[in-house]
Amino acid sequence: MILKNDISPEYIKSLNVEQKRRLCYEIRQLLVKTVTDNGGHLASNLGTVELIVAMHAVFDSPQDKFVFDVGHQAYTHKIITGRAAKMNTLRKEGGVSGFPKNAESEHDAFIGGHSSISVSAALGIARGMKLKGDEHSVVAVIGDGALTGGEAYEGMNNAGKSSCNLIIVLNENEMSISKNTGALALYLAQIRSTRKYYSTKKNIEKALNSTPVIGKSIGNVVKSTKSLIKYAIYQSNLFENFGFKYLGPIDGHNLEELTEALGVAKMMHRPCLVHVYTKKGKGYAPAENNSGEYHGLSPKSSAVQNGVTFTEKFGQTLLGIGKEDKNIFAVTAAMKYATGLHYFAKAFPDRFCDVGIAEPHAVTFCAGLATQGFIPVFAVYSSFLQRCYDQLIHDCSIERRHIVIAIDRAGFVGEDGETHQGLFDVSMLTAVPGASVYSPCSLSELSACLKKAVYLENGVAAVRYPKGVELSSFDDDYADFRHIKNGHKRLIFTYGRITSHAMKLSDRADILQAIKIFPISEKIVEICLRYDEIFFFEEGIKSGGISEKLTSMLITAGYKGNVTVTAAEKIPPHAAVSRQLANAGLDYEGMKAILGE
Ligand SMILES: Cc1ncc(C[n+]2csc(CCOP(=O)(O)OP(=O)(O)O)c2C)c(N)n1
Repeated sequence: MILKNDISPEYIKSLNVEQKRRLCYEIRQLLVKTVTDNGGHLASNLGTVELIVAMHAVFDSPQDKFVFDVGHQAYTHKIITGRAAKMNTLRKEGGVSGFPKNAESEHDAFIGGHSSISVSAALGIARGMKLKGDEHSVVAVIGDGALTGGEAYEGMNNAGKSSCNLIIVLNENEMSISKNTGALALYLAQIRSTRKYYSTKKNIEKALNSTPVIGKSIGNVVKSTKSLIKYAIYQSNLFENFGFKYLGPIDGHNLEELTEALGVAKMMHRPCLVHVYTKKGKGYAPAENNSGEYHGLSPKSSAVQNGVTFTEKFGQTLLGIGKEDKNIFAVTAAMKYATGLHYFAKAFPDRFCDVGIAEPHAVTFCAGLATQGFIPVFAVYSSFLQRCYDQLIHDCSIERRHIVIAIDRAGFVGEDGETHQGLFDVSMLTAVPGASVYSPCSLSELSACLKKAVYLENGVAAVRYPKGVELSSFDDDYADFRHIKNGHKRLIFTYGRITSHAMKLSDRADILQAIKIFPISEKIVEICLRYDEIFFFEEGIKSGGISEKLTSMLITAGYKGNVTVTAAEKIPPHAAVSRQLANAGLDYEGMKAILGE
């Protein structure tokens, strides 16, 4: 075995090419085993094994800094930087995180989780290092999917003209989670199809000699290398125009070519873009053949979660609404399957758009559609909606555009950890003038809420629902709240998924479940005023949440009783959802303990 538990960047540097190839094979085996058992991102990690091995062969982490965009492809980096023995704890409570995390390792130069931030982060790091006289390199690895996000261009616009030791590795595999869409995908394909390999020394020398300071001496180094890397250096390509030296396209599974190209980029001491071409899922046939399905896997242990998911129910309900109403337009930001919009997309391709990983654009695009009498429905994970705050306020709220936001993964999300927690949507949206928010607990409530958001609201209307399946369902006429009265003097107020836990405590307290959670209705305030003591349970961040808002309304109305608020007060790391709920006091046992006898 070349792969050892104490594998390190120094060890990588000691290996010859054959040994490195063998190492890549062994790393792939570890990746398949780990992700099959623990869940996580498989196809993206299988695609970047050689790239990351080559990066560690050429650069010296942690002095040289690696920033992984999204960070879902960095498992090999974790294996090489002291975490090989702990990979069996990946994504488990207390174990290795599925994303780069500076608190976990000094080799994780910057947090990962959300897309398209790597160029900006890497530029900031590089500028800072330069000011301090640190000559090390900063390498950002960004996929062609993440490159559909606008912030990547904001970063490049500023990076190209800087004279920092900044290398962007563009990992092109033609895929986001599903097939990449839009003009950029076509553009990258065009670069590849028209590529000319300039394998002569002359071209490399020409490129290197044009770099300042040490260009000529590097030319000599490269001249002496046996296999000259094949560079196509296009003076007119987009990246050159942004001010980067462009190297590529390079076979991202060829260790020698990768090592050489990265070595050249390192020596250039200026912003460079190394364009590598990889196969998502490489080396594991099921993932190669269906990289979409193998993008993210659930842990083995969660296979017992049978039943229809909220995502599925949303997708089917919207399909039904779309059949009846030609004004419905569905939008996703590169998450067609993950949000359940594939049904709608297939049935009504003209009224569907995948905008790429571009959530802020999606919201403004929806606002534009709304001006034309359409009812846009943007399906998005709660944590990714965070980057759309200005669009919600400026583009939607001020002129009261009616757009519906289907917020999936609201609440605790489990193994993806901090970066993906859906804890802020309620605090965010309830500060947006004119917004309304629904938070169903069951699948049937979800359908009812979606229809209300589409047809009864005007302005930003959100329906938020959790990951996974419903815990319980209730028969109802789908009012905006449900009040379980057993004559207690104390009341539990809650909403969303955790209502299922609260309902089991109806022998200890009356229960008030809000379904339309915002604006908070006067009826809800009136009911609360009748109780001596109110226990709020909220699966969302405490600050600015419904509990705080309702408490403030109660105080204004003269409430003199006791109030106890239990909600998320920090962003919890990776663990099972059940553990995250328990740790926050939001599962049955936790609620029972807080209520006391
Ligand atoms: C802001 C944001 N939106 C959506 C996602 C969900 N997501 C995770 S990976 C991914 C696709 C990334 O594609 P690419 O950068 O090409 O990497 P690949 O998986 O192909 O290696 C998406 C959409 C995210 N992480 N961040």
